Amino acid sequence: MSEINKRDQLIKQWIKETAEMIEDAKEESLKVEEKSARNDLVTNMDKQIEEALTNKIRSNFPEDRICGEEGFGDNLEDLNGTVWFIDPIDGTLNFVLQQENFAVMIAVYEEGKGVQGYIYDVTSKKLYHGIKGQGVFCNDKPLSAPENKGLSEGLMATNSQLMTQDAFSEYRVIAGKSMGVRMLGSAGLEVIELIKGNVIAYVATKLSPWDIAPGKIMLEEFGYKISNFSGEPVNLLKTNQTIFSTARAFDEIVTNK
Ligand code: 2AM
Ligand code: CA
Repeated sequence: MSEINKRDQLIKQWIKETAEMIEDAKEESLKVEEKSARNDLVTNMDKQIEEALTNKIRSNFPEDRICGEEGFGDNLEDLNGTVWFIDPIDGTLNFVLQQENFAVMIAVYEEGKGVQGYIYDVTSKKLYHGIKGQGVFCNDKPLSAPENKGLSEGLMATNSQLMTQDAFSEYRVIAGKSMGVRMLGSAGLEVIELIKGNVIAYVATKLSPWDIAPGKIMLEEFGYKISNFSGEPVNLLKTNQTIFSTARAFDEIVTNK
């Protein structure tokens, strides 16, 4: 079995176990702590899931390194070798306030290049995954790439900061050229909206490597463009102001702003 297939089978098994862990914890009360701000939260579940996933990765792939949100991974200064990106709960604020609209995300990169990405929409029990060169799947069913629509032909997704802070007003003008704005509060779920063709772009003012890594693999497989706000490649060692877009809308967002 190839290394990619071995990882694919294990990741799917681990995501299933993670979903059971979340389900089992529903009856218990969540322990919520603030991180950098009152709206930047972490729960005992974020930590428990990341710890469980990092333990599984380390015991199966001891040579590999891990970039995770909650600190159980390694401190990376480069992307050499095989690197795993983990976001145990993407959309923690939704998880705490809504108990829905959050995702579990895992991606594997080799020498800085995306190999396989996984986004599990916990509420709808749908696992989206993509393997470079093999396509994008929902619960293992192959999907086809959405139409390459321009900005004026579809909806644009954003994050709260972009909508509320004056520093990003130019993007509000761009959003005004689309057919409308949508906002889910989970980078992973926004990527799923792009995969489905429900939105034509997702523009977010601040995303971490684990927010970007799995979606980048799937969306590039479908011909989408991913860059920072200057139109340059994203850097998976730091946070990025990020644009995910159809190829046609990308030129309108990056070039014409
Ligand atoms: P999280 O829930 O894993 O933190 C919400 O707009 C999206 O942005 C979510 O995917 C959220 O991921 C991410 N996010 C929230 N606050 C962030 C921050 N301070 N830096 C980077 N990403 C953030
Ligand atoms: Ca998270």
